[in-house]
Amino acid sequence: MTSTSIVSLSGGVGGAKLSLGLLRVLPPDSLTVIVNTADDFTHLGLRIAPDIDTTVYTLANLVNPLTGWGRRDETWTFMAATAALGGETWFRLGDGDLAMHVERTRRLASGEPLSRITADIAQRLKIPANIIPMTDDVVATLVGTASGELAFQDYFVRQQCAPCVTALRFNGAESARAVPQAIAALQNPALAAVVICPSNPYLSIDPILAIPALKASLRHCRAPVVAVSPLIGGKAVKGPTAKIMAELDLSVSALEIARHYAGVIDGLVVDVGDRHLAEQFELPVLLTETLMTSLADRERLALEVLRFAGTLTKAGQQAEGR
Ligand code: FO1
Repeated sequence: MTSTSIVSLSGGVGGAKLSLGLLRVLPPDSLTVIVNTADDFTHLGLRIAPDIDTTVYTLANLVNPLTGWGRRDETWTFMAATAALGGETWFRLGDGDLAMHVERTRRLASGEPLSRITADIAQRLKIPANIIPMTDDVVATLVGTASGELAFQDYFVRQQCAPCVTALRFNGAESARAVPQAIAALQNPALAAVVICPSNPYLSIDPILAIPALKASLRHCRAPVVAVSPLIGGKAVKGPTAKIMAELDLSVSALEIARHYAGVIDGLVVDVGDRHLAEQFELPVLLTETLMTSLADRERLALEVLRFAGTLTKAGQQAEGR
């Protein structure tokens, strides 16, 4: 165990950006990223774990900077050949990326858990952080719409988040076991902060919180838990966060993000674009620029989040004498 340990909870693109910032400002091997796996699915016979791969590629500096997912300098021969045969091309798998899915599928079929495969791949790609799937069990996000439930990637990629969301459900989460290393990271006496990345709270962070053992460990961990609001000026930077909030009849506001995470977080990082709300929060708030365009932005935000966490008292800590 290192002297200071930080845990981040993350979905895909936005979360991986802040995790990279944290990785770069922390000593090696002090960051543990617990990643959503409820977006995972089986496609063309391959087991795809998009948020794990986005995290791995981002932290290994291999990610495609234009999309935020997949590999940089990718080639698309497999997709072109699949199209020519009349196969499915709505979910784009690049040639280099394909190796990840083939290798993961092979190892899963031989009985290895996703967590061990992910840890091994991270080590081979020389990532000085622990990347841990939220569970080795199968959990799947189902998106409720007026015309029935959709599988997550059908909603997100094939239909480009166009259907109106009426409900979200994380099939299998109730009985899913957390990966023991994730629980150990949250119980580590050297844990200094837990950072909930600015991933979509409803699609990417809620599946993690839906795993009973993870939610309980988060509630009881000795370190402050800080979330970064994914909204800037009441709008989502990328992706359907604001659209989903509106569809679920929630106010599209950082105040709603604070309400959503109530009971889990001890502080919230809010963009300066939402400073007019500052007086209304009922928990400590750090106002800063949260847009992460450059690497320098990610590092600065990571440092500010860690400093902010250092100023927070864990709710109930004094009363319980911890
Ligand atoms: N997102 C897309 O919008 N279109 C794609 O074709 C696509 C392919 C893809 C392949 C591998 C992978 O790891 C991720 C991929 N993503 C794609 C991203 C991904 O499915 C979503 O961003 C996440 O599930 C949401 O976090």
